[in-house]
Parts: sequence; structure tokens; C-alpha cells
Amino acid sequence: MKQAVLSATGLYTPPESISNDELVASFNTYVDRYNETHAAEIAAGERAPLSHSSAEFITKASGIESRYVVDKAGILDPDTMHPRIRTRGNDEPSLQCEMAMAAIEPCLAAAGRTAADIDAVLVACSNLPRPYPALAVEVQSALGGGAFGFDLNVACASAAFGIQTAADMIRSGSARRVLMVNPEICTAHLNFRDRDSHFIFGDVCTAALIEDADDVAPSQGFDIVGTHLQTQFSNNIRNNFGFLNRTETQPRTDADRLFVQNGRKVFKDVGPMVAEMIVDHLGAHALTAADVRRLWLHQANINMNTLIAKRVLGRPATAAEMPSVFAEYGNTSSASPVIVFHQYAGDLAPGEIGVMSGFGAGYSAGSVILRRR
Ligand code: CO8
Repeated sequence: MKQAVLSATGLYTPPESISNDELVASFNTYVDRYNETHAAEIAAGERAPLSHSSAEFITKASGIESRYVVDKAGILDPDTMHPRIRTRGNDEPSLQCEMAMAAIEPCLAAAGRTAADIDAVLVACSNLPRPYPALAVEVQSALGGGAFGFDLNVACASAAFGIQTAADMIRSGSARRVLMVNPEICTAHLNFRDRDSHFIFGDVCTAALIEDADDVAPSQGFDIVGTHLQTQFSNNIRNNFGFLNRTETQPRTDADRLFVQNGRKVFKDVGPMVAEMIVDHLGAHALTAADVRRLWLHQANINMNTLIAKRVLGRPATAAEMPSVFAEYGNTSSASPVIVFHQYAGDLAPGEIGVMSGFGAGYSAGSVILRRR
């Protein structure tokens, strides 16, 4: 079997960012207007008033301080509270395709490759722009390569599933170079009127190139030592947006067609599940916590990651062992462990090992063991 190498990554960060204070000010204006509009019903006990959000709560509960977004004005406008994205014609590139290209270009440059070198494009992300044509085929066309492409959707674990799929292609010899890209516009499916979750997500795109080791310089990138995926059905993170919406006999509310979660339950279920998965995966490769120099974890909640790292390492992780980008990026779904890897992998010495892990809705989780070449 061939050896797969994660040879390079790329990151595209949208130019606009929203701080917790800005987000909370917009949310609280919405709440004040709602309570004013419904003052009579609230006074009569017929309707519950809405409560203010707080920047202190957000930072303490999640570790998030800001998030990059594709449209700041629309999200912060209390009359809109979602991004406003220009409708594109069929002959124009979609916004996610543009984001993908902006992450792919630095990724290819870092690997010393061009579009002509690519055999396959995988788009792996939580939210796709349409059912068809596949976004990956659009990206392939924008690249100008003769590759093939397909989309993969496994929520926040999508990048781990994408890396395993790419690595399997390399291992089996069906492709030599696979681009895996994660264009996430999470804010388009976030309910900015929901106090429990309005602060969680941001927008970003990451790309990773997975190649046949025979084609990669001996000191470039990371050997993919092993990949492991697992899923377990849960409704604790759910989005009922879908192609059957217009056929449903009971029309769904707007809120029901956006991201909804039972965050506390997710925290309790997913943290231990991911820790156990990583420990077992290391064990399957005759590795232990002592072999792990770094954890590149999905950025859903700093407290959840602290717990996962402690269970994996058997002690609290140092900041160097478990770097984070929560504060700056928030949760960017599938892209988030790739951002952490992109920013915090360059200092590993040859032979040193790290684990990348994505996890979220499904539930779905994946672990990728990487060794610096
Ligand atoms: N401001 C002030 N107070 C608040 C707020 C707020 N914004 N929100 C809640 N509170 C209050 C609550 O009312 C509650 O008050 P009380 O104790 O009086 O009842 C108190 O704060 C505590 O509330 P919670 O128990 O809900 O707070 P938690 O400590 O659990 O923190 C979190 C909430 C941060 C959401 C936390 O539970 C969490 O992060 N859990 C893990 C979630 C997770 O990992 N989710 C993964 C989702 S990612 C994924 O799979 C991708 C899906 C696809 C992406 C689609 C993009 C849209």
C-alpha cells in the first residue's frame, strides 16, 4: 500500500470580523424591540420576554471573542440579522467557490504544485450552496484541471472524513494528488436571534493537499500515519433545512430550518467520545499519549477541548500541546482543526507526532495521526 502525505495547507480568512461586544449590542437591540412590541402580552403573562445576551458569558462559556464573517453589516443589522450575499448568475463563480480558490492557491504554492498536478478535488464542509452541480466540480472547473471532484458533508468532522477519503485514494493508487477543501459559510445557517447559539460560528475556508509520498520531498509535510472515523446518531445538533421543505404538510418555522443544538448535552456526549476515540486510535498504532507532541482539535468550545486533551494526555495540556484559535475565529465547523494545523504545525521536528480531530453533528468524529517528515 502507498504512503499518503499531508504535504501543505492553505487558509482564506474573510476580511471582516465581528467582536462579541458588537454581536451582543445587535442582539440586545433586537431583544429590546421584541419586548417593546410584545409588551402587552408579556405584561399579561401570555408571552415570555426575551433576555439579553452577554459578551462575558460568551467568552467564559465558549472561549470565543470574535469571528470572521462574509457580511458583517447584514448580521449586525437588527432588522436583518443574517449575512446578505449577492445573488449570482449561473455563469458566475459561487462565493464558496471563490473562497475555495483563495485557500487552494496558497496551499498549492506551499506544495510547489499547480492545478495541472491535481487528480481529484474533494469539497468537505457542513453547508453546501446547492444540491447540484457539486461544488467540487465547480472548483475543479475554476482550477482548470482535468481532475474529478465530489462533495462530502459530515458537519464539523468533514475535514477528517475528507482527509481519510483522500488518503484512501492515495493508498489504493486511484489518485496521486488530492485537494481537500473546506469552504464554510456557517453564518448563513446560524440563527442570530437565538441567544443560546448566536455567538458560535464564523466563516472561513481551508485547503489541504494529500499526496503520494513517492512524489513528495523527504522533508516536506506530514506522513498520514493513520485515520479513524466514527458516527453515532443524535438529534442534539440538527438543521431541518432540506429539499423536502416545500412539500411538508406542516410548514416549518425559519428557526427550524437553521442550526439548533442542545449545547450542554453535546458537550457531555461528544467530549468523552472524542477523547476515547483518540486514545484508541493511538493504541491501534502502538502509540501512547507520551508520543503526542500536539493536538489540532475542532474549535467548538475551549472547555470541551481542555477536557478532551486532559483525557488523552492523562494530565492538563500545555498551550503548546493544544493550541487554539477560538478567540479569533470562533467555531468554523470542518475548517477549524485545519486552521489550527495550518498555524501550529511548522515547529514540529522530524518524527514528531500530532493528532488532528474534527467532531460535531451526526454525531460524527474523526482522528488523523500525523508524523512530521
Ligand atoms: N448570554 C448570556 N447568558 C446566556 C446566553 C447568552 N448568549 N446563552 C445562554 N445563557 C445562559 C442560559 O440561559 C443559562 O442560564 P441559567 O443557568 O440561568 O439557566 C446559562 O447561561 C447556561 O447555559 P448553557 O447551559 O446553555 O451554557 P453552557 O455552559 O452549556 O454553554 C455552549 C453553551 C457554549 C453552547 C456550550 O454548551 C457548548 O459549546 N457546547 C458544545 C457545543 C458543540 O460542540 N457543538 C458542536 C456544534 S458544531 C457542529 O457540529 C457543526 C454543525 C454544522 C455547522 C452549521 C453552521 C451553522
